[in-house]
Amino acid sequence: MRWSLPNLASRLAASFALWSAAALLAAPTAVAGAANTAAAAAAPWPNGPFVTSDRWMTDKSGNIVTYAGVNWPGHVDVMIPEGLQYQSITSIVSKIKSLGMNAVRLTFAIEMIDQITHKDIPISKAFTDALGQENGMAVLQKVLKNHQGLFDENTTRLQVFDAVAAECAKQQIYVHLDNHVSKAGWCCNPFDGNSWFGDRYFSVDNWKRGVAYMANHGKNWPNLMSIALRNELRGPILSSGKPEPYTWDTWYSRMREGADDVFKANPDLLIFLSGLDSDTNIGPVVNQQPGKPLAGGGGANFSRADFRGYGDDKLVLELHYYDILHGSKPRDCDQVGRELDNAGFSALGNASAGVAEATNRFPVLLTEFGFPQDNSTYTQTIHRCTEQFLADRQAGWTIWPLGGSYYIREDKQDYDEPWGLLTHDWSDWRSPEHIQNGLRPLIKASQAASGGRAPAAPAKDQDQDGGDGKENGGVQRRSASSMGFSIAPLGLWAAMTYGIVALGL
Ligand SMILES: *[C@@H]1O[C@H](CO)[C@@H](O)[C@H](O)[C@H]1NC(C)=O
Ligand SMILES: *[C@@H]1O[C@H](CO)[C@@H](O)[C@H](O)[C@H]1NC(C)=O
Ligand SMILES: *[C@@H]1O[C@H](CO)[C@@H](O)[C@H](O)[C@H]1NC(C)=O
Ligand SMILES: CC(=O)N[C@H]1CO[C@H](CO)[C@@H](O)[C@@H]1O
Repeated sequence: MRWSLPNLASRLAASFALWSAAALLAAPTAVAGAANTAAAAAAPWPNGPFVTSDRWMTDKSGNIVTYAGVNWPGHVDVMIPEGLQYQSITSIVSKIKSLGMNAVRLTFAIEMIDQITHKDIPISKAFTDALGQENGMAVLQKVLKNHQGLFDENTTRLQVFDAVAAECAKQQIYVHLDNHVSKAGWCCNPFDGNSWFGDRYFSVDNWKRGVAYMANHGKNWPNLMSIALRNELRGPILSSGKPEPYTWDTWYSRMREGADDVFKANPDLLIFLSGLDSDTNIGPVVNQQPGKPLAGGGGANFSRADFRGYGDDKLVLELHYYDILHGSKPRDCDQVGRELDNAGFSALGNASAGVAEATNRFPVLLTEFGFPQDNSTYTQTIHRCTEQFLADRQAGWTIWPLGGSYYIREDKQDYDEPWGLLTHDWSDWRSPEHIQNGLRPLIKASQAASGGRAPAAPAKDQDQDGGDGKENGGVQRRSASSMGFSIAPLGLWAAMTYGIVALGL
């Protein structure tokens, strides 16, 4: 994460006066999942396997499920979910639950599976290998003390992942697995050898084995609903490996292979596809014309039929959005909305003005976004508008990251994480104000969609007034019609205002 040069500025649309007015005035529609809440409550949790229906993820009964959750890294050098020297798994999961979150994006490194397949190691060795004998033993003792009766020195890393998943299940939190890197460590710069298929550490075979292994292993986790094939694919720079061409063609063939292997290993899981440029762009898939090659991509033609047995109802898209290296910060929520829609959120429908209507609809989740958890950064335009966007579109999300520290990151032990929702010792929220004024309202908005009924069939060629969305039940969305009546009386005003601003620039 946090290492891309997305050329977001180039995606700006030229004119958006009417949309500005609409977005200003169309207050987020009150959302209601009332219709099927009772049915959802009665169904056994988690009521999987999950499938997709048009732009929604749904449970087995067709009730919408929107992830509102957080990233819990387990892919950094030690390859053990972070924070356990400070708090028990139970208390960490309780913190997540206390916000009303319903999902954890649990990251892992392929290196862990490589070791399991050759010679697995216990957590005692994992800690001493990464932190040195003395520090490793000290941290291990703290972890064991926090997990008496659960772990001992011979516990394996995967057993720690099992314990995290089990506690999440106990507290009714879904687990979404994410293959974050091949070689364990902080991610993701373009020099790190983890960037792209064939990069120094990114063996395609090991990757496929790794994601399939975790998909299969996750059959033991009743709450594992989904898995992401690979985090933040990016063009490798100065690779000492043999990277394959950095193209959508490579992306398409490799992602299909990975997805096939995951499906074979565990046909229940939703499979998340991430885009290029550090997962800031999956537009070519979203905007692909039937029977035509992926835009900007050579010869591959995206087709659900190529994902045999699961292409119709198991594929989900994910994107990331950060302001680091963003250049000029977005001016307003319209710009944030357009950037996210151009990146691929248009697959949800309801794309911003000036953004092409998607030809392929998918659920799209923002699986990473984040910023320093002080008491003011969350109010900055880009962050406030990102959270508003997720609420308005009822898109799923997992914020980066949960913890306030890492066992080790970039060679520094007990690394402090100012972006962590939790304090350094994982005991409390770093930014009570962001929690209160940003996250809690967002979680509430996301959860309001859950339990509603997803439309039965893909809503292609919707009529202009969006009537379709209202009728098929449960979930009321910010629809064309709610925009429509806002635009009418104020369009002229907005056009004038915008015109004046534009002239002034
Ligand atoms: C861990 O394994 C070693 C070697 O098998 C054994 O001697 C030791 O007693 C085990 N420790 C625990 C706590 O079971
Ligand atoms: C993709 O579609 C085009 C037609 O637009 C066709 O000429 C081409 O052969 C297709 N490519 C593949 C790999 O199927
Ligand atoms: C944020 O404000 C709270 C009080 O509301 C304070 O306790 C906390 O230290 C502040 N956090 C930061 C990072 O400034
Ligand atoms: C403007 C727009 O595309 N509105 C759509 C928003 O989504 C609902 C439900 O998917 C549609 O019915 C609207 O037409």
